[in-house]
Amino acid sequence: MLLNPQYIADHNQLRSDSHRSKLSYWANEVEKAEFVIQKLIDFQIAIPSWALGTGGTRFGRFSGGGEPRSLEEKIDDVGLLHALNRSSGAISLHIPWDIPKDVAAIRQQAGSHGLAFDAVNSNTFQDQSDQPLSYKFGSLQHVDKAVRQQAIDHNIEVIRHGEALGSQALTVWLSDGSCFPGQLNFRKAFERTLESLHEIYAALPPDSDTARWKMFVEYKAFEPNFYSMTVGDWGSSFLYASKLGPKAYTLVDLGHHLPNANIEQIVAILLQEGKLGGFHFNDSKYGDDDLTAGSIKPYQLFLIFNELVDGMDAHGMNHATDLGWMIDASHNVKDPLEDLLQSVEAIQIAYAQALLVDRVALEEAREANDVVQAQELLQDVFRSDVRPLVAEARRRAGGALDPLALFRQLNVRDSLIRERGAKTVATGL
Ligand code: RM4
Ligand code: MN
Ligand code: MN
Repeated sequence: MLLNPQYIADHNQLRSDSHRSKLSYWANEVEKAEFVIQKLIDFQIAIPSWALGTGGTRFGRFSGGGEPRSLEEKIDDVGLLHALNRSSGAISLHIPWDIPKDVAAIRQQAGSHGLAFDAVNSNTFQDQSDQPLSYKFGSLQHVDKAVRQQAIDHNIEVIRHGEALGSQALTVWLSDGSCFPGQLNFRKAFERTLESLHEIYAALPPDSDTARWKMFVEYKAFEPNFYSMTVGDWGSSFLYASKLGPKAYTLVDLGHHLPNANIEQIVAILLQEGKLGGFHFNDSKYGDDDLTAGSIKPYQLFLIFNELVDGMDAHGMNHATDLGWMIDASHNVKDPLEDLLQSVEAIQIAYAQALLVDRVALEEAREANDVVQAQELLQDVFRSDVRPLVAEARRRAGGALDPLALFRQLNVRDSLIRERGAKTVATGL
């Protein structure tokens, strides 16, 4: 479904006065506001191809209707999000859920929506029907070399799909591990995994004028293996990435930590070591809940962005391009597109707030051990309403002042159901 730009223009026109009055709060700080707006315009967050349908749990899946039936329809959905918010300018594909049949046509279609292809993701956590060997006992860690080879070959195939699409990163998330004490020789599992990752790393395309490929090693503390995960924490991921070489980085998925882990500190250290590669944004109350970013712990999201901005600036990094910004979510009860709009907005809010932190004053407070002042500086920004800045960035980039409201007003989901049917099921989570 293509969005008629006139709808956006009308929507913005109608809201213009109320938007201007909210924005006027920032009139005394025009310089800061302009800086933030520009940064927001440049900042794009990739949408995962596997989160465009209604997710489920192992108990059930309740389809919301109008789910994309093909990669083409998934790209259309992300195109729609991007048309509304001008901040979802990329899609991250999961192979084999989303193998392009006609690469040129897919690239052309994505390009027509202004979409790029972010990291491609391999899948060795499920068995495919045409796959000779099973991953029941792991993939890259497997005791049998033939299984490892099958998983290595799959990852290399994913890189090749990514190359064809113009992607520049491979994300490897392994469900490998063990469910019971004694099941796995931890040392050997680590070594086998490292050896397998080396083979995949060696298949990364060489740097060129247009591409500098990276490999992201994603970690997760638990699930589906409940006793040990072979890439279970940022320490193991960092170790793999360090041993692999300069193109390998750690990917932080917010939901993959043990409860109360200090993610902002993890991020700070990884950035300092030049080994933070990318993000999977989501939120959680209990585990890998894959809820809307910022829906449970918005302060944590802000604190993470505070470290990101601080660390990236310290290293002269480009906020928009030097890390992979991706959402990884699953929607059990919401309209996935509405949820993704909410996630993008929450990420933008946290980013905008982090940009507003007075870093000079914060450092002074720290040097003076003025704990109260340091906390005040952060909380003051966190409690300020930057939503008008986010809306203004969207407006200037050609998006809607209130994407969610417009999505609802246009009855987008109803149109999708009419177009695709009420009982469609997207591949993915
Ligand atoms: C995992 C992990 C990966 C994603 C899969 C679908 O929990 O977060 O990033 O590839 O889900
Ligand atoms: Mn993830
Ligand atoms: Mn996950």
